[in-house]
Amino acid sequence: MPPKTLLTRYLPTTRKIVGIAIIWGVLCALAFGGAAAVALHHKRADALDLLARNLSGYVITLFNDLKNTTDQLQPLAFQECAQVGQQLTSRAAFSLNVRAFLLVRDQTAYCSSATGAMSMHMVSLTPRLNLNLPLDMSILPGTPMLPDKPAISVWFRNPVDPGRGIFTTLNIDLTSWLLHTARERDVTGVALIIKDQAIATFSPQLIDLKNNHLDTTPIRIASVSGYPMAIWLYGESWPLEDIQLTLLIALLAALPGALASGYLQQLRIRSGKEILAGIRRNQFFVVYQPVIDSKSLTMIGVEVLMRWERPGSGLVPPDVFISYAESQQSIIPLTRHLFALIARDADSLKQLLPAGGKLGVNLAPSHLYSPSFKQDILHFARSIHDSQLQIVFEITERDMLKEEESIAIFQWLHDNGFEIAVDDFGTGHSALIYLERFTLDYLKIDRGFIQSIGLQTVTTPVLEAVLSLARRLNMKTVAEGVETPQQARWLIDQGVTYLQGYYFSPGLPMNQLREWAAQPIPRPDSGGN
Ligand code: G
Ligand code: G
Ligand code: MN
Repeated sequence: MPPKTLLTRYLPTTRKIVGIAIIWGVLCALAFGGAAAVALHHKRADALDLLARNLSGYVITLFNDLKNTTDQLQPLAFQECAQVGQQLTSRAAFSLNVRAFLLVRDQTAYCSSATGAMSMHMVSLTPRLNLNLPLDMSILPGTPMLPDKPAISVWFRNPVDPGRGIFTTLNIDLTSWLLHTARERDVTGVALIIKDQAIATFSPQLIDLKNNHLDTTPIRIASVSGYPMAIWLYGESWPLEDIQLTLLIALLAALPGALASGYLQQLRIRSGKEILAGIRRNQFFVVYQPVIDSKSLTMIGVEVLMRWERPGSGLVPPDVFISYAESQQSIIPLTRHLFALIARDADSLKQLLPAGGKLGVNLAPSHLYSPSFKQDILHFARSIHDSQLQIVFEITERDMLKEEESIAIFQWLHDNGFEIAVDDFGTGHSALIYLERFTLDYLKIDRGFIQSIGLQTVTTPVLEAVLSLARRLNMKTVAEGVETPQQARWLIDQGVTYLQGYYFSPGLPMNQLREWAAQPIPRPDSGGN
């Protein structure tokens, strides 16, 4: 009997199916989660691009409006403050965000919309502006009226006289800019960059970029064409909401993926594909274990044992794959295949065995009671007819429980010239009384009893009782699993008809059986114990 762990190696157990299903679940989760992540990321990238474009448009319009206003104010820079101060003040009052307009000539501001006539050199007012440019901008930490509130200063050079122009300071209302981003989740901040200075929603003070206080990895940069400035957007590159959605999709994909995998595996098992595929790929073969006559100590027959060499699993033991085939409903094609394999060796067997040599073939119970049984058996018998072998069907004691049906089948087998052996006798639950009712030819005594020979165990008297019962029922006996000369000797002395076991030989492929048969058969010392 293979240990349970071996069993799991050979065939998909529930555990293995669940394992594979889980792997499929994980694969589905990765595939769908991954696809969702890519899709969400693209969607967010598009949304951010749109946001950056909109914000650029908004800011450009803002400054274009300012430029229009200052264009209209440019002529005032040719006049004295006393004449135009009033006009300048009212224009500032009606321009949103404007703190002050200043008229400039010869590098000197001479008139302010806020404070009237003045005389201040531009360098002391705003050192970073280049008055030689038609337009320049910089950020001021504050203005005389609002010293703590940063402002944008803009220089518009007069198009007619480069020595004159309009200088203006603006409130920076980044919060209202941020409102633009409200539609987009997880945009957390906006920074306005002019040259090497910045102001940002997340810092009350002006940021000097030379000291590098600003995170230089914004998620988007909105350029403001025509103006020497840029807007940086900050935020989560992976918003929590997207992560949650991705995980949800992954989970939703995992479940049907795992279920489908489990279902398909179940389907595959039920459809018996493994066994049928094994037959198609010629993975099954047979070995023959010699059966020895205990009087003459010669080989009088063989038992056919099937083997399955499955790539990846190695040799699958027959008690594993037989019950597997039964559960897959593929025992009948498997048994037919077995019959075909035996028929191929029939000629060789004929040469190795005496006339009427016994060919023991194990039958699976589910085949025994199937409608095609008789036809299959007759076909098999015809295929080896020329070998003149006596076919002995081995049926385990456990499988004789359908009493009425069994009697009819056994009768039919006898009528057609087959013999019947009770396999693994002593391990089933059938009462000994059955043996009287069935007419059977051989009792194959389970190797468990044989192993107790010579050891002082309770099974030895049982073995003696079984042997005397078989004698009384006129049945021949076969001792299975004979491993030592002592066991063989004892069994011979007890009058067991045939012996089988590793002491003589294990099951052998045909070519090895031929070699084995050329050697003398080991003789247990007479009288030894
Ligand atoms: O060596 P061995 O592991 O072959 O046998 C294990 C069990 O498998 C035994 O009970 C044997 O009867 C059974 N067995 C071996 N070959 C066959 C077969 O061809 N058909 C059936 N039904 N049982 C088999
Ligand atoms: O149940 P069945 O009688 O068909 O059993 C045959 C099984 O017994 C095969 O698995 C075969 O390999 C195994 N077998 C044959 N001879 C011996 C033996 O001497 N000792 C043991 N332990 N197993 C044996
Ligand atoms: Mn057997």
